[in-house]
Amino acid sequence: MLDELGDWRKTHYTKDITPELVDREIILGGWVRNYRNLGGLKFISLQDKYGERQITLKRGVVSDDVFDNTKFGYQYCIMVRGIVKAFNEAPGGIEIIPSEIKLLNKTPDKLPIDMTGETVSELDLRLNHRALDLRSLKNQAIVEIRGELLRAIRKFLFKRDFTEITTPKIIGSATEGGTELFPIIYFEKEAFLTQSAQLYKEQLSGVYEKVFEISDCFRAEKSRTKRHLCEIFTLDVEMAFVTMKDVLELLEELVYNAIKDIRENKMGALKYLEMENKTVVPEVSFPRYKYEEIIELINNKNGFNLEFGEDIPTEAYRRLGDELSGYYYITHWPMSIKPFYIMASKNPKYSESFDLQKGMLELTSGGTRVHNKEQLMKALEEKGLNPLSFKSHLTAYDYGMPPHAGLGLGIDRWVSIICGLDDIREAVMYPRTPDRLTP
Ligand code: AMO
Repeated sequence: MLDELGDWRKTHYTKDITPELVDREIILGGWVRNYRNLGGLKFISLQDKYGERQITLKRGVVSDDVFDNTKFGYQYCIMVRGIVKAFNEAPGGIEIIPSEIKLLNKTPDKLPIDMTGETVSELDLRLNHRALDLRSLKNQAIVEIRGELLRAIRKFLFKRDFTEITTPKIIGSATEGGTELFPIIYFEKEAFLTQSAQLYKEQLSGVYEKVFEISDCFRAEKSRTKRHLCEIFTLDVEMAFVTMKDVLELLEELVYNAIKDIRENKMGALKYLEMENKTVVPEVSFPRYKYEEIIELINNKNGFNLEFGEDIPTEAYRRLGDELSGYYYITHWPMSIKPFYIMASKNPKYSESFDLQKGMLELTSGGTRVHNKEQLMKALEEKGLNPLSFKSHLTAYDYGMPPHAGLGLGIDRWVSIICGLDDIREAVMYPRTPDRLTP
């Protein structure tokens, strides 16, 4: 028999049950993470969105009714009314002695994944049961850090006069040059899911000067790696009246401040993930290497002979990872492998572009943009794109487009770095990959 919620309301979350509340009556609600029946003694570990507390039932101390009726399975949904007691041997030095317990919902006898924290179920299995899996303490820590990261980014940018923008995710033509687009049916027309806020953020830098967006974009890449998703969450930043140099400075300050905030506000979560000594506030400024210098570093290693104009393969980054394990910039990429909106350097073989790396992982790319319309049309043609398909974007360049520069940062990749996750899918609540569209 299940109980009704009735007029019971939670008075606290587990995190709020502090020693000041000893001898006070409280109501907690959540799920049974662990349940032990030792005969005359029963323990429930009740977890909610913030953590867990021990509920202790001792025959003779709690009513016979409560004692006898408490027969719980893993992840049963319950509410507990009880008195807070100090007890050194309980986790956190506190236990709850219940006067009443409501059983609100049950689970099957055997859960599809381990929820006690004793073993780790395989990731695909966990993802299949994600709503359950997300209740694990590890996932709670990841999601807390992800939330703090987003808060820290916003805090940092708002302090510096940025305007938060929201741009369409359904678009009529490509933003990054035709490839990797998901087509959709938009009434009678074909449309696409956006790959990035690139063109809109550039247009809006001509309005609000300093803009940022944090949102989804979609990449139809059939990359089955631990670093790629088909739906990604990115931070897009664009600034008017600056060049790449200013963006490099802004980004390293952003990284510095975000990690500082995470350490200040989410040390518990970092510790849970055993990252407290690894995710440390980085020194600024970050080392800066030109693309050609990196190529040379790589080619000095056995087995590599990269030529100018080649993208840098993951394996090469992996080898560099031994020397370059922190945050570092790679600037002045060959113009030939950069998108049309990137400004060429004085020597047009190079471009005013950069990547921010963390070890072997590319976290950000960005650069100075072309703001002159004729130059932009020429760049489109040189990349084999038809300026007519970009007609509406190009009109923005008729009305005094300022010089501008910006960046795009992969939030999911950053979360995996900060949390020490081996697979990017762990950084996302409901990941999308070539093989996964549900849940
Ligand atoms: P780019 O395509 O390099 O640049 O994307 C920016 C950042 O987004 C992340 N990222 C991904 N993460 C997971 N899975 C993927 N499939 C994936 N693709 C990209 C990376 C990457 O550095 N418009 C430009 C940015 C700019 O110039 O402002 C752009 O989209 O961390």
